[in-house]
Amino acid sequence: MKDQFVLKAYEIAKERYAALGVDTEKVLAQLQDFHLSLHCWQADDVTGFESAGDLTGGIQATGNYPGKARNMKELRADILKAKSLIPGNHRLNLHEIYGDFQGEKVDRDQVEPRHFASWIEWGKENDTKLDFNSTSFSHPKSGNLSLANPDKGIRDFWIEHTKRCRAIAEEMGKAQGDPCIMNLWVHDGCKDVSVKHYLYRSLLKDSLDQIFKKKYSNMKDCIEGKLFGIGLESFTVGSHDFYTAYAAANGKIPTIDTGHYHPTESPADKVSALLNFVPELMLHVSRPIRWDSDHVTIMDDPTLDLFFEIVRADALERVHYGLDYFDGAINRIGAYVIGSRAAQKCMLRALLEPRDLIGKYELEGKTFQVLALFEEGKVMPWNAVWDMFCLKNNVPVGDGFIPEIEKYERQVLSKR
Ligand code: RNT
Ligand code: ZN
Repeated sequence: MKDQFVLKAYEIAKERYAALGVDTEKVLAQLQDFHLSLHCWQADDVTGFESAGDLTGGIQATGNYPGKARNMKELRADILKAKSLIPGNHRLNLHEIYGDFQGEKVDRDQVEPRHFASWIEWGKENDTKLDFNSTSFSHPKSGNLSLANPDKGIRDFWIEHTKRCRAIAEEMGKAQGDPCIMNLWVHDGCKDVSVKHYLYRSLLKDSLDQIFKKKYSNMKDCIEGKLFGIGLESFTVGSHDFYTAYAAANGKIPTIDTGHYHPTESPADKVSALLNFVPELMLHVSRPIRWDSDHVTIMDDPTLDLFFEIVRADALERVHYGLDYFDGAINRIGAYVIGSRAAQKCMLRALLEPRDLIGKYELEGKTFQVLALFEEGKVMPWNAVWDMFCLKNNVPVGDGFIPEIEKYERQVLSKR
């Protein structure tokens, strides 16, 4: 699209929003300061560099689209390609299985900061801050229970792993001068009828207490619950309630993965509830279709609702914005770009809501006016502000990223 069209449309949009009390220049600055944490695992369907074994732990990547990253070099190149097509600057979220093990067999209870030294270097070189995740899945000791396992040997193994991951996150945070956000998700659960639920939950609680004993200042702990896993359908030890209570009691950060709730439950509605009790939130923005399917994020109603609720709660700075989907059925760079741009569009639309005016009407009891503005907000020219943001950031406006990704597929991905 011609630059002058983008500029013209933006000028008109700016006036329209100003009439509702919204300053688009301020919004553009806020969007510039909005950083997603790109999940490294979309690049290779959650395979990692430790072994090429099966993906276990109740999660599954479906699809077999050619060109997935097979090693660290390819993964890094793909991430940088994706980043070049996403406006703004964004973080990278690594799982422990993406360490730079250099051919060495490093078991999970042996991992050290040195295995992430080259990532830290890469982050610096590419102006990309890192976040981190312990990895309890895809390992011979994963089974159905890890941190909640009554077998002391297995539980201790995973406690040691998670402690070491925190030490790695601390190193990352220190090196980048900004806290590394570490997420802890374990798949622990039961496939079928089971009765020892209190035991499993008390074991998980005890494991977390041991893991979090050491205090760090350059990393932050997040804990992610869920509803069920594949093959673990009947019971999940780390449920939403379990982690909510744990986070509130211990000042930890709950992770809201948008695919981890009952299909009619609203993740957005959790924002204002949780933020009254916990310091911050971590998001795993995903798109569940009928189940926790991890389809690529799009600008759909649940995602819009989530970002609107964050902005309305004035909680922009209290939320960490991770993505978490893994679709192996489409071009994986395209998946990053579509999902990231969609999350940004949701945030932009939320920032553009005339919330001062709507809020004023609401407190005055003017319910018709609230509903009317809410509806009119939907047809305001937010897309002109979005195009302006892309133009300013020197990334393709509109669908201009499609040919770029096609070219990368022709020149790079198809040769793999
Ligand atoms: C699984 C959780 C978890 C994983 C990643 C790979 O249901 O959402 O966050 O997707 O750790
Ligand atoms: Zn998740």
